[in-house]
Amino acid sequence: MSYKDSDIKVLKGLEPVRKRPGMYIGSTDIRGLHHLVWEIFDNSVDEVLAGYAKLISISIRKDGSITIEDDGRGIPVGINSTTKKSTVDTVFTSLHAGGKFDENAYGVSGGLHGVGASVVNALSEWVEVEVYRDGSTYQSKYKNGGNIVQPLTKIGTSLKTGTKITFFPDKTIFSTIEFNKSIIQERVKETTYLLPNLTIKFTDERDNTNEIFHSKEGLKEFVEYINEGKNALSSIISYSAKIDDIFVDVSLQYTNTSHETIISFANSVKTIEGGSHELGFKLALTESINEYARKIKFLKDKDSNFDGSDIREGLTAIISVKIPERMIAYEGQTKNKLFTQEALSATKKVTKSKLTFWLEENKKQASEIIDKIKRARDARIAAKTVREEIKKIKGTKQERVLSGKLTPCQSKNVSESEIFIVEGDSAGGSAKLGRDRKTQAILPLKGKVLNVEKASLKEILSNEEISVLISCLGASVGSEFDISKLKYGKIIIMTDADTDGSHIQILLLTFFYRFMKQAIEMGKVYIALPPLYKISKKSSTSTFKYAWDEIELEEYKKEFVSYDIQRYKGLGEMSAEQLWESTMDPKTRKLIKVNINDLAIAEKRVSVLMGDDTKVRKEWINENIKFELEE
Ligand code: 0RA
Repeated sequence: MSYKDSDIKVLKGLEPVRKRPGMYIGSTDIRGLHHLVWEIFDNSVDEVLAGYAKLISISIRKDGSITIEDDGRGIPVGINSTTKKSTVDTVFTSLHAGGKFDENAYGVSGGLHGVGASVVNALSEWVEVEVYRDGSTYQSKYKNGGNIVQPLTKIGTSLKTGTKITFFPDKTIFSTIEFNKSIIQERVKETTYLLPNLTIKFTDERDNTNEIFHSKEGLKEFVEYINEGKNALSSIISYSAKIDDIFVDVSLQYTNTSHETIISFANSVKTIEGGSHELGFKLALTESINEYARKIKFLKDKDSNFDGSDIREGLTAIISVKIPERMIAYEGQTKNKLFTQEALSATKKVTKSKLTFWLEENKKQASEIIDKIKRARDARIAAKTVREEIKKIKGTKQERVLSGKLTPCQSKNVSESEIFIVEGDSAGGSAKLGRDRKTQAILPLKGKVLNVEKASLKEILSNEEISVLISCLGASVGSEFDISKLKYGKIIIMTDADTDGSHIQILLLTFFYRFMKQAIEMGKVYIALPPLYKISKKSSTSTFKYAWDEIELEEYKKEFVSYDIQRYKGLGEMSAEQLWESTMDPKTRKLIKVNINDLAIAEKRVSVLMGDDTKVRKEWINENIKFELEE
């Protein structure tokens, strides 16, 4: 939002928002719920970008509401000439109450937000606003989707300036109205990396916790955070410059992984599909590396240049540009892809000169990077050969390999069919006997699957377990993965509930994340949860229950009075019938749907999980893995 009292343009009631919330906030699930928070938060961030605010406080209240307060100028409190209401009331109760933008302001909104406050009001049970301005405190209150209960009123004096907004989301609109601590923490952390002048206080009154987020070193710390637990191949390279009114800010580091992580922002809003700034960066990176490799005669005259994709293997880079409103342009409808041409040339120019200089100054690191790039190129060429081999032997050797491994299901209907990837041959045996043969296919995996994070592409694709898995799923892999060819509606990982089991889960998840990411994004990947106990009533052989944790077990103990308990140490200890009724039967089983919303978070997850630092990994699993239980 960026306007004066007189600037408000198009006015409309809030009914359309309540009728079709999805059109305004994407969805009415947990994502949509947090979208409300970001609408308000982004307005405060705008005040930070404009140079007026440096503290934002977010508090989840005990009663389930949330407060976002900033120390900016405060929303203007004068009367709007069109609505004859105060600007605050206008902003909160009329749709599209956006305004003109200050030509040289680096606003978050890029002309896109501004509808935020009224949308939040429309989708809330109640909203309360306080504005501190001109020595006074003003307050307004709204109820049931934006009805004014108390128009903006001066309620006292104030020594500070700023805006404080509290809202309680409407439970008739959202499937959940419970704010999620870690979703908010991740976004807040990211914002402080982008804006080193900003401090964010985060309070959760529900569990009495309090955190302060602030980043002195900005993007450099962002890269450190993402690469935590990975082995670094280079130091962190950071640079920033202002060219033609565009601020470019970049931090990058090479790691010894095989994955590329580039995260970009335009005016502090994440550009998920990249665009001009990312392109400028990539072009400059490719040019600098190739020119340097030729200069040191690593590439001979007859050699062709390295591909950009080889150059970016193992690279983590954060690119943040600040562009004046008048230059902002996006490609397509979604505003996820920056189109500003000046951002391309600015980013390219700074990157080229900084990297060329850095490579010259850091010859040892440069040669390690170039060695890695060469290995990446060799692996890519090898993988291509392997894929072509897999295609060639279709129908002959591959079928023989498969027939010994996969127990297929009868149904060819993708939506009802499931494949269970089962740890070990003995559990595989029970699963084969116990399954519903119409819809459930079984693929037992022997021993530990390869660590895909550490292994080269070639090693991965030529690993027998993995290549059998790829063949069974039928949708190829990597850049050729085609989700429409997937043979199963659900891919279910079924392992023991112990350390080895969780290791195998992580390895498989990493594999899917790296090579079949869309399968995870589309919610096709699941983890089966076997029970830990079977508890049987002493007097009756046919009365028993499965328990998934101690709490459940205690409950059944009370119920049965005298009982026998069997503790399952692994799937192998269950009979085929027990495995079916406790873990495989769609009517009674517990499945966890693996879901990844955010590249930065996912990247961090996978890297920490697969990195060398087992302590960080354990801590991280305990704190962060959040998979949702399937209904
Ligand atoms: C437009 C103009 C001015 C402040 C704001 C918007 C503003 C909006 C929000 C929303 C949350 N926090 C906010 N802080 C400020 C200031 C106009 C002026 O003082 O000249």
